[in-house]
Amino acid sequence: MAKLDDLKNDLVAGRRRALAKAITLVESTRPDHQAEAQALLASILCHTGKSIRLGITGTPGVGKSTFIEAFGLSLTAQGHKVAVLAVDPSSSRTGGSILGDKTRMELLSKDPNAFIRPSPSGGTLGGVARRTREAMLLCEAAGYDVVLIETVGVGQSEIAVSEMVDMFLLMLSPGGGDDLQGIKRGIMELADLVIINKADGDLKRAAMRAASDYTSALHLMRPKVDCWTASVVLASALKGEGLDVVWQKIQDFEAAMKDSGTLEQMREAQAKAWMWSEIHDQLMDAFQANYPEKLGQVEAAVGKGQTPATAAARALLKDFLTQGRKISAQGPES
Ligand SMILES: Nc1nc2c(ncn2[C@@H]2O[C@H](COP(=O)(O)OP(=O)(O)O)[C@@H](O)[C@H]2O)c(=O)[nH]1
Ligand SMILES: [Mg+2]
Repeated sequence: MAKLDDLKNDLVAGRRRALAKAITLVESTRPDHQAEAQALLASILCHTGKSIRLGITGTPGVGKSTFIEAFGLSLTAQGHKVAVLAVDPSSSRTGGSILGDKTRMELLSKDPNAFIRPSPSGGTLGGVARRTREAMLLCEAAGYDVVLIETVGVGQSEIAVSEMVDMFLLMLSPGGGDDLQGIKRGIMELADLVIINKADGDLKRAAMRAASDYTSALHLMRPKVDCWTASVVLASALKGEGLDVVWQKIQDFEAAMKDSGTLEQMREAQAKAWMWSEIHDQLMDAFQANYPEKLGQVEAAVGKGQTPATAAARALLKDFLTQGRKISAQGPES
């Protein structure tokens, strides 16, 4: 495994090519690559956890890419190393959410202290989220101290992202209430900070009104953690305004979370929850792969009311577990 050692050393030394290669390894579904990826992750774990992990969401067109470009550049100018990842289960091989907007992040993508990676493509949300979580750890091992994970404001991906980050930013545009922007109450509840973008020109007054509406809405919600109250800030990604206010809020959040011990507790809970979701996914994969035909037949019989659901589940599980015992008695894949 000398090659893997080289990769690890180059990664920890902060070489971007090594980081890109390591993420490709993590994203590969080949069993030998997966084994190498897991060995790599285990070896770099001691170098992880030192970044502030940020999630950002908002409907398409709200200005996420424009904001990340401006915000990322202002952070690298202050000496930070910024990694941008994405969770977008709808992205295809040809155009992930970030790749599609490469033009809007042209300067950041050329910045030696920034690293941008589009969403892993294909697969379930669970699979995309796992690979992004692992990519996040690799970025931390490579010395990135700010990790931003972007997701589009639709579906379940917000929840997946909020479960892997420290702080969740919700970006809204002026005008339009919750329903107009397709922002569900549930997503508001995930937010640690609401950014009203496009607070410039003709939209400035509408942005101020929206800020007071959302501030009232936030007051009605129960805080996610005791040590922090979500608030609303105005920004203009286009003009580069409000970026410093956002960064100050992030630093205040990080300090409050660290001082109260909440950050440590939250990361611990996230890691445990991740393990359980892995167990769940891997069991389901193994279970389904085990019965390519039979499962469909049993399911059909249950659907038609010919077999009780519980009895069918019990019989399948019993069979599956007995097989597992036989396999482990023989030794793995002998
Ligand atoms: N007026 C104004 N327009 C903005 C601002 N930020 C982004 N936009 C514009 O909104 C459109 C969508 O921006 P984009 O960053 O691609 O949004 P995304 O889909 O959320 O990534 C583009 O035409 C941007 O130029 C802003 O702060 N003010
Ligand atoms: Mg975008």
